[in-house]
Amino acid sequence: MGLTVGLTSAGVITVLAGGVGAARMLAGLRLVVEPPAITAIVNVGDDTTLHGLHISPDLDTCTYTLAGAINPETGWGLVGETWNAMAALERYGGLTWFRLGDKDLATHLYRTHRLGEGAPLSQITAEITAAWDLGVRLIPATDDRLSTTVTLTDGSTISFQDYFVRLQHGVPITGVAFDGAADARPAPGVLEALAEAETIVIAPSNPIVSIGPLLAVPGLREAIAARRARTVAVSPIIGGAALKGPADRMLRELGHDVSVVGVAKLYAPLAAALVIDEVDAGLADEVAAAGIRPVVAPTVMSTPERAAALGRTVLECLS
Ligand code: FO1
Repeated sequence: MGLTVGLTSAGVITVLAGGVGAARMLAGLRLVVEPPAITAIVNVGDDTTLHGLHISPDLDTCTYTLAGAINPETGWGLVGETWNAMAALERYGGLTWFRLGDKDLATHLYRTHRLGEGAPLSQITAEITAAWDLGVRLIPATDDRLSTTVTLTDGSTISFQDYFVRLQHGVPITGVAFDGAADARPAPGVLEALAEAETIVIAPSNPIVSIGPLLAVPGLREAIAARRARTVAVSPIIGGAALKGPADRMLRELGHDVSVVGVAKLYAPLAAALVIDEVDAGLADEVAAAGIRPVVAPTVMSTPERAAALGRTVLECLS
């Protein structure tokens, strides 16, 4: 298809990443720069333990997407998956609201076994991504415990996956917290990847629960702010709504503007430029007034070609 023709010689690129939007952004960037130049610092606030297994949804979504093995219908899990283990579990009345496919289970079994052997998550992630031959480096934001929790209007606090999957993010929230964040240390390579990057990209991920946990790790927010002139964010809000997931409702419920202007206010201390979709071109002046330079471009990554074009935009807009 000639998509990789014209790889740019951009320096090191470090991407702050959540799930689906970040995974597509990484796949787009990999089409326009040499894969070893790309490092993603990935959210682990969504991680959960089920059936005794450690599950890292955002790391796995990035891995499977870059491997070309993601389930295109769900945006998570593996393509061509079978569900025999879930069906067998159902017989016992086991927990099945969080669906783990038979092949996907191998990733969680391997990760959990290696954690039990004392290997840090960053080392295990390097092993898993090498096995999938990604080329791109994925680093969990921290090897330490960091769990996103969500507070509901009745005052109860639940885990992120309880909110996101069990309740289908269909209930209003009053707060989000990152348990363990205050004591979490950046995983090996994280601060170096931020310091050395020619460009830092804040992927179009949920600013509250995908990028928020990264910024909550002591030292990360400061490291990014110190590189503000070389940081560009991509708005996950397009035309006042999120393409996928609850980012729009979460922003509203937590008192932020549900628009590219709201995103601009959150990211202005961290990034010099904000890529906003063409449908939001009319808000460019308000974005600029929030203290971040607007860059208007198509941002919907519905095909690899569009993701690659967005990759070029983010790399070129700071040069
Ligand atoms: N999302 C769902 O909506 N339902 C599921 O049953 C589900 C299972 C699942 C299993 C492994 C995995 O890596 C991700 C999974 N997800 C599921 C997605 C995940 O909950 C969210 O996409 C992220 O945590 C948000 O970025």
